[in-house]
Amino acid sequence: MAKSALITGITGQDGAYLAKLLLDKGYQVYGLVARRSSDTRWRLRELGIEGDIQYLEGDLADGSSLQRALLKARPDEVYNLGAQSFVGSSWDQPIITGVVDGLGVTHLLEAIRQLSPDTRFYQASTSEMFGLIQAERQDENTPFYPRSPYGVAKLYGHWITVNYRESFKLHASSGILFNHESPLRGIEFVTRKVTDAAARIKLGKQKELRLGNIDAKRDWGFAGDYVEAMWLMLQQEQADDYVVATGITTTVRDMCELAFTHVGLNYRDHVVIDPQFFRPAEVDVLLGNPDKARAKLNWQAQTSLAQLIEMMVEADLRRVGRE
Ligand code: NAP
Ligand code: F7E
Repeated sequence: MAKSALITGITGQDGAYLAKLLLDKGYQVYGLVARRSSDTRWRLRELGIEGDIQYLEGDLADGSSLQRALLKARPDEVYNLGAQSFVGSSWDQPIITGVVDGLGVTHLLEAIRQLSPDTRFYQASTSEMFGLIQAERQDENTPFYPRSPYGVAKLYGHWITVNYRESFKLHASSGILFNHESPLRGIEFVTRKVTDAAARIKLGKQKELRLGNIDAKRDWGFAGDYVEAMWLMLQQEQADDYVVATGITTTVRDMCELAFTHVGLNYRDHVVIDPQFFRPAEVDVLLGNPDKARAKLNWQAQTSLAQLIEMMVEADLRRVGRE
């Protein structure tokens, strides 16, 4: 019989790629969708899978809606990707970030524990938990030091996942994923902001690009590669925690150079530093060590940053050209 999966955050970047991966594997895919006043399914449309998903209304802040969704879907696997995921907004909305990204995980784990204890669970944890890094390359044993309300909330979500695994023997895994991007990335995140601007400037629709701390360094990979690691975690006999990263770190500045060079421009002629984009506390550098994922999941990143940025700029050139 076909397996079934429930994805929270199915309308987000990772939710869309994961839904496609699971549909391609023959899963029946259920998506939890929070009530919004306007359409949020553009990513699912871009991947051509909008009509292939069973949608269930629910919100991570409302435990009763999660219970109903679990009872309807009766899933073999739950992927908890729903979150207020933008670090910058977490200082403006710290409470909802905590309710959704932190306590929301407990709502979901409780529903699984009480209604469907054999369901396997994936928690979308993050390299932002390392924050003020305590080791040059961060792995599963590196101590955490989050630097934003987002990182703090996600750390709670991570530990409650570990705790429910240890307390109730749930098959609950936490993927500590480093930044991953794609043409479906939200426009507020720096890679997409840069690739969209490079396309607009090239096509004469924008003149400058205002950025914050371009000396920050990130370990950037391709979202399409990373959702495969999520699935692999839930196929293991034992639940566990894994760092998922490329093992290479690059400055925002060098990432800009890749994007602008691809369209024949010099980023120095267009980037303006704007203090409004600096954060109250910054994560200066992240660099993951994905050795455990390579050894135990046989997973490794397939896409270089240059290939990723090229893919994103090309997609944005097409989009801006159509406008
Ligand atoms: P994203 O594009 O921002 O998507 C977030 C999803 O969460 C959207 O579907 C959103 O729904 C949903 N959501 C927001 N609030 C919700 C609520 N109260 N109840 C239910 N759903 C809610 O994020 P992403 O990049 O795909 O990331 C997926 C997950 O991985 C997130 O948990 C993120 O924190 C985590 N993560 C991401 C990265 C990365 O680099 N991308 C790295 C590590 C961890 P709407 O569309 O309706 O707003
Ligand atoms: O910032 C700097 C900014 O917003 C990256 C989320 O998916 O990955 C993401 O969080 C860096 C930071 O991603 C601008 O200060 C400079 O140092 O693209 P970002 P993030 O904060 O790393 C982690 C792993 C997650 O879990 C999150 O959900 O770029 N930066 N200038 C800027 N950033 C933005 N957004 N905008 C700027 O203008």
